[in-house]
Amino acid sequence: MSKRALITGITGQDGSYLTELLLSKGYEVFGVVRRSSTESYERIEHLRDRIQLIQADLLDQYSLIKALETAQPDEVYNLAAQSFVPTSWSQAVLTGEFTALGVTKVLEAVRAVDPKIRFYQASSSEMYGKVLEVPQREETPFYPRSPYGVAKVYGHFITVNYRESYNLFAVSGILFNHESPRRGLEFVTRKVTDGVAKIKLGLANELRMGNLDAKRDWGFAGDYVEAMWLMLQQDAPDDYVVATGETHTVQELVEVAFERAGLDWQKYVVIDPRFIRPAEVDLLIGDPAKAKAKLGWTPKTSFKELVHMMVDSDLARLEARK
Ligand code: NAP
Ligand code: G4F
Repeated sequence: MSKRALITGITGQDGSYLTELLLSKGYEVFGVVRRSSTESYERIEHLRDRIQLIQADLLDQYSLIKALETAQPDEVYNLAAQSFVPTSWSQAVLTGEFTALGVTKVLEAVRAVDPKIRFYQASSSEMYGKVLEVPQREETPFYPRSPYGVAKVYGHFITVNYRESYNLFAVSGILFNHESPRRGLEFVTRKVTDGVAKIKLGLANELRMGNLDAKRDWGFAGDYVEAMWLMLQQDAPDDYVVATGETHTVQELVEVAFERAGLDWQKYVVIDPRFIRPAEVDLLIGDPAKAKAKLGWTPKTSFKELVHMMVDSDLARLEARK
């Protein structure tokens, strides 16, 4: 009999790649979508006839219990969150409700419906914030630098706590930044690759940016969802860092992206103080040794391949629209 999975955040970047992976493995896939006056199912449009969508919201405990009762999943992947760091300052309370307390609501639904369900929590390298160790490992203490990071620390520890308190198969995947052509347009990688494509096609003449010195460990979302799945296939629940082990500055990202389109970045990039954050995470670099050793997981896509893939995709998309 095929396994059943329920994904919260199925309409997001990771939700779409995870759905493709699980369908390829023969899973029956259920997705939680929240009610909106206009549907935003762009990333899963090509999968719509192969999945079942259930309306629920992380803010609404009863709707989550009903969703789990309907789907009767073997595995729950909790990917839903307010995931954009700057918005976590302008909507700090909402971010806490979705990104922190929302995790408890999904865990409570698991307990209520079937404690044998395996649970994955989408934790984040943003929890390391003002980093206390380089590179960051599973044991590195957290020092979050944004309301989003603080909320994710809550989500991580409530997952660990429910595992220890109720013996749930609950895991926390500490994923470093991962990107793709499906990344939201406000995140730095996609903002840059979309901006480059617009400049190349004569649709824009500058790109306004914030801090070019920040360093991130960027990987490909398509590679990272495999690590999520692997975590739920182990004999025992545990927490894992998922990263490439390489770090690059935002400026390097800009250089590689403009170069791919044959443009000189210095002619177009303008520093705009509006994009500087109240508190910055200066350096992220993960140590994926445990994921490699225990899950047999390794990233397949290099930084350059990732940026090229995203520039090429944005050029093709905008050219088609022209
Ligand atoms: P994303 O593209 O922003 O997707 C977020 C998803 O959450 C969307 O499907 C959104 O639905 C849903 N959502 C938000 N609030 C909700 C609510 N109240 N009820 C139900 N659904 C709600 O994020 P992503 O990049 O795929 O990331 C997936 C998860 O991994 C997030 O938890 C994120 O914080 C975490 N994470 C991401 C990264 C990364 O680099 N991408 C790294 C570490 C951790 P709508 O379509 O309705 O808005
Ligand atoms: O792409 P970003 O907005 O991602 P950030 O803040 O690292 O968060 C992402 O990764 C986390 C994992 O560590 C996830 F948990 C989270 O959900 C999200 O997916 O910004 C990356 C860096 C920052 O240092 C920012 O200051 O890029 C810098 N940056 C410089 N100029 C900019 C810009 N970021 C954005 N979004 N826009 C700019 O114009």
